[in-house]
Amino acid sequence: MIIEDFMPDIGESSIREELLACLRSDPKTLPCMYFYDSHGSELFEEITRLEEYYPPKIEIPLLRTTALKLKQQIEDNDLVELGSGDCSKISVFLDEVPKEVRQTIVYYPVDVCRDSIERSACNLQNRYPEMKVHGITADFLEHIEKMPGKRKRLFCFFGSTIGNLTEARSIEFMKDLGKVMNKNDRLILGMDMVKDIGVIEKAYNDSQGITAEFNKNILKVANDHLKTNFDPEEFEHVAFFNRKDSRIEMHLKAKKDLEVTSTILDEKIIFKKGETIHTENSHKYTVDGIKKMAGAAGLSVENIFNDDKKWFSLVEMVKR
Ligand code: AVJ
Repeated sequence: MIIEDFMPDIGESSIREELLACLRSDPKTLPCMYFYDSHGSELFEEITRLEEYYPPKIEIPLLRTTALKLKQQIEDNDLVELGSGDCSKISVFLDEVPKEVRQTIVYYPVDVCRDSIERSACNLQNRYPEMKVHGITADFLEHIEKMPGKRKRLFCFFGSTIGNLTEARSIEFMKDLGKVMNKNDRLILGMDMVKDIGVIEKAYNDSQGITAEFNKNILKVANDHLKTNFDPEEFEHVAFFNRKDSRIEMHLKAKKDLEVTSTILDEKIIFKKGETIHTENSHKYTVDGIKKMAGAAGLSVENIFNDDKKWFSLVEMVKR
């Protein structure tokens, strides 16, 4: 097993700059990647186990049935998983692939998080000793040219993580990936589909309030970096479906006029009662919309693998 590190050490000062710029902007925002400190990652795990949070409940069986359809095609492939996290999704997929095929695969998990690459690459190697594993730490959104693999490649980006990107940004990402893809390479994107809006909104407003806690946790992460005194209890979790942009938006809404101060900053962060911080977008897609995005990025949709209800899609794309 090999691990390669392409992550530059981003200093604490540039993190502060980024967070502060987001909190100075109008409307205020915070980047959703900052949800995932260790407590935030635990809360997200908890979300995935909630009854109301449907995406993993559909994507995981779909990964299984799709693997059964693709298992012969992935012989001698380099399997590159973007945002591999704990590698649990690819394990579901690989379990359905015959050992003789796995023997011919090189699996490249790519993630920004060093710890998760080290831990999960190791686990995966133990689970599939016959398969070569080559972990990469890289920010694939910024450095797509770092993508590994020399043979026929299958790029995977599961979990509807692409849903966090605006449409323009996701087309840009697909374009960049298209530039490094060869004629025989394929991309499989996990995408959450538009469905009954009540169902979508419940998934982000669960009855146990775990999603609310997850949303508010970003304020603690901001406190850690900026030495601010955000009190998460002074904010309300708000999540709704924005039809125009076809996305769930999560916000944190100030319950009263607030002044947030920091022990290391000269300025205060001022909130009027009802003012919000926009913390996340989670786009939901239509087949038409997906085809348009692919087209705009120079890719074409080869296959869409669905569950019965068409709530979630694994979309296979090639270079046009
Ligand atoms: C990890 C980005 C797919 O958008 O559904 C879950 C994150 N936010 N509940 C999503 C999330 C609130 C999740 N993704």
